[in-house]
Amino acid sequence: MSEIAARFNAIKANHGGESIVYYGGGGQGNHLGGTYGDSTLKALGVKYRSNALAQEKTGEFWVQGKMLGTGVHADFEHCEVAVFVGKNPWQSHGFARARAVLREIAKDPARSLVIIDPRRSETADLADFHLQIKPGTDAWCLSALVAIIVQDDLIAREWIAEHATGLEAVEHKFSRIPISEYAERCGVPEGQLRAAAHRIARASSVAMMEDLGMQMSVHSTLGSYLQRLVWLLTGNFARKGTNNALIPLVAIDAASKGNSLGKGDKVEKLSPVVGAKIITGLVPCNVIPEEILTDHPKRYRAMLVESGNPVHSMADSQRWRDAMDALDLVVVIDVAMTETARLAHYILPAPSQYEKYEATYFNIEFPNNYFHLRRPVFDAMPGTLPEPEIHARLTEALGALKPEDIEPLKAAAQQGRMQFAQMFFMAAMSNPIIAKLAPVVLYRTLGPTLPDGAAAAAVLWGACHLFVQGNKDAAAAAGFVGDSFTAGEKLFEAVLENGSGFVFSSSDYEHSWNRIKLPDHKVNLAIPEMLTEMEKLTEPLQSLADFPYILSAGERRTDTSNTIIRNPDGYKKERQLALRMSPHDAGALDLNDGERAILTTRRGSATVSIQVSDMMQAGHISIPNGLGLDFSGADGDVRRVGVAPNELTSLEDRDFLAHTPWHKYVPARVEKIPCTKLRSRDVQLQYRARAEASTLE
Ligand SMILES: Nc1nc2c(c(=O)[nH]1)N[C@H]1C(S)=C(S)[C@@H](COP(=O)(O)OP(=O)(O)OC[C@H]3O[C@@H](n4cnc5c(=O)[nH]c(N)nc54)[C@H](O)[C@@H]3O)O[C@H]1N2
Ligand SMILES: Nc1nc2c(c(=O)[nH]1)N[C@H]1C(S)=C(S)[C@@H](COP(=O)(O)OP(=O)(O)OC[C@H]3O[C@@H](n4cnc5c(=O)[nH]c(N)nc54)[C@H](O)[C@@H]3O)O[C@H]1N2
Ligand SMILES: [Mo]
Repeated sequence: MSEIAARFNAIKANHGGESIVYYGGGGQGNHLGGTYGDSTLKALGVKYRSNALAQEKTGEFWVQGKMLGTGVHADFEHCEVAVFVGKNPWQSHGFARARAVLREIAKDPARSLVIIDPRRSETADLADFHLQIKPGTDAWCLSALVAIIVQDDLIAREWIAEHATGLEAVEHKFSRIPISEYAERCGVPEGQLRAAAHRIARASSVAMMEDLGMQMSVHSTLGSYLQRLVWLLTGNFARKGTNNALIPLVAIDAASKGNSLGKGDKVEKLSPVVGAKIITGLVPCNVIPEEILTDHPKRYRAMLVESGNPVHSMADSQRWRDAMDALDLVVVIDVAMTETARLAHYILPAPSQYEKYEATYFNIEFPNNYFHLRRPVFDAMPGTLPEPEIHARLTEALGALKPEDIEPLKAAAQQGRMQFAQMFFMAAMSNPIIAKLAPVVLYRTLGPTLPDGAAAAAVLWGACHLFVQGNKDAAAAAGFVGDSFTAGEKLFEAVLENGSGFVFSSSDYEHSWNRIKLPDHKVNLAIPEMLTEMEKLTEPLQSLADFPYILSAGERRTDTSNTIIRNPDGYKKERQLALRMSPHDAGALDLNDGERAILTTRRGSATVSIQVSDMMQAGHISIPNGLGLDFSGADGDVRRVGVAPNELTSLEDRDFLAHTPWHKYVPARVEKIPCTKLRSRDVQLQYRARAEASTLE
């Protein structure tokens, strides 16, 4: 800790805290630890942060901010019509009881399921309307749906007159869209588009959600805008079965900005080297290597990585490795020896999510929202430290937090929480360090007094008090009543006591309007940047002669789990790792099911095994996400199965506004391995070299 602190302090002294970049803070189920990371960042004066949200959701966040100013929960459980754009919830979930809810909708003749996906996914298989677009053409499909709603006058006019602004600009734009031409561009029969648009407009309630299939393609941010127009023009907000403004305990976007416990430092608007837009406090992942591999004076010189594996997960692993090599200091906090950790100067090992207190901030239910502080079920491995302890020790080693700062608070915590609260607010007034480093201050002072070793929950004490102050009614409706201190304490007690989770917020549908943070609580339909961006739809999509297929690099399948499950023993069957290809394309290339082939993109090449699948349309191929991981077994051998998708992707292919990658639109080619020629030693060596470069099996 002292070595790491000394090296960070030296970099800070020479180049400022802005030369240190923080990546990560939480994965799929672990967000509690990252809350404490905030203290280390404040101690170091870090200004630039990023995490995986900045390669998928930042375009959506930006649009959401312009149209609503709030996150929404799509109520699939109660909707009449469910619409999914580039999302396969059968595998990826994303809402409660996903498979059960999908089956319920599919079985009920009064309800409909609409899926926009080039692939006949497991979810599309259940759909009433599968709009099987050509890959990358969501913007045409969604524009056509909006244009049908406008041109056939299916707009919820009264509702919009009362609740929305900007209709005129939208009508003006979409009344001119040539629907037949757009239908052709996306490859969906016009009649089917019209039927789907009318079904949506006629429904008493529509819930709609987008995900990676569109967000990681060529019209990511534009698609997020068009998607919202579909349900907003038809009045599907703030009612049961529609889309409603959720109330989080700790907002994931606020946590990303470092202000989960109140106001954070001023957030930068542009990244220092590339000048890329910073959305919800996050530098776009695709520009980070460019921000490092330069002699620009403001380049990042050091990186702290926590619960993230950017070398494997972000676009262009090759450039990420180069970037890591160029840094003066890389420190990784993780539970596994990851591809990123292998390149670090220091690794701080943490206990797994079963071995410590943990929580997720993906709490997106409505009208009742749930929180769950998970308890450890196994002892931690020797030599590990939970993240709150790591960050407390780091801030202390950095010299930012001194014992005398927290002595009075420690004493007050022994007397009771009322005394502690009073002392905390007094201390915060007199000593700026207390508010600045609040998470580790709470951990070191309140933490040790919490029952059952729940010190890691200390930061949630602050979160609970802020929540009841900001959301009195929603907290009271969930049973947290009394003056603000009492209600906050009750909520915190509930966090500690309910080992299986509990409702912390209860709201009604109408309340969604209050959460719209725009003038008069009205929805905004017109975003000028997006209406301008629509001009690009007159141009065709890029197609490259040498790369006739569009590769979806990273599909969620039954066995994939981002990079969380490393042990290759889980993948018994080759099919789980395979490249999926349509029978038509396999026939044209003379490839059989199970045969090996070479997959090549502009960035790299890999040996794949082929799965001939009628899920795929001609011209579209896909490989699973999260494979090609290095696993060190007990024998010390490193094993790897499957293709690491980001050896094949590039940094430059990214959204014009949010800079999110085009992982679902990677031009590629597939070549049969010429078996007869393999007998020639040269060719054999050549293929072996290529295969080893990409997949070590
Ligand atoms: N089992 C499992 N579940 C997970 C995860 C996991 O690793 N494993 N990861 C989690 C994470 S981090 C996320 S972000 C979510 C992601 O969840 P999803 O977005 O549902 O996952 P994907 O399979 O990557 O992509 C969804 C669909 O996009 C389609 N698609 C490909 N190209 C296009 C296109 O051009 N347009 C459209 N409309 N669709 C296209 C694919 O065919 C696929 O069916 O899943 C979460 N859930
Ligand atoms: N080509 C391509 N690339 C993709 C995708 C794709 O579809 N295609 N999907 C993208 C998406 S949507 C996402 S969200 C990212 C995810 O990519 P990452 O942000 O890298 O996240 P994960 O793979 O979920 O795992 C993060 C790390 O957390 C570690 N970890 C697990 N539990 C703990 C813990 O308790 N403490 C600590 N300190 N560490 C822990 C794991 O070992 C792992 O190294 O990948 C992206 N990459
Ligand atoms: Mo994700």
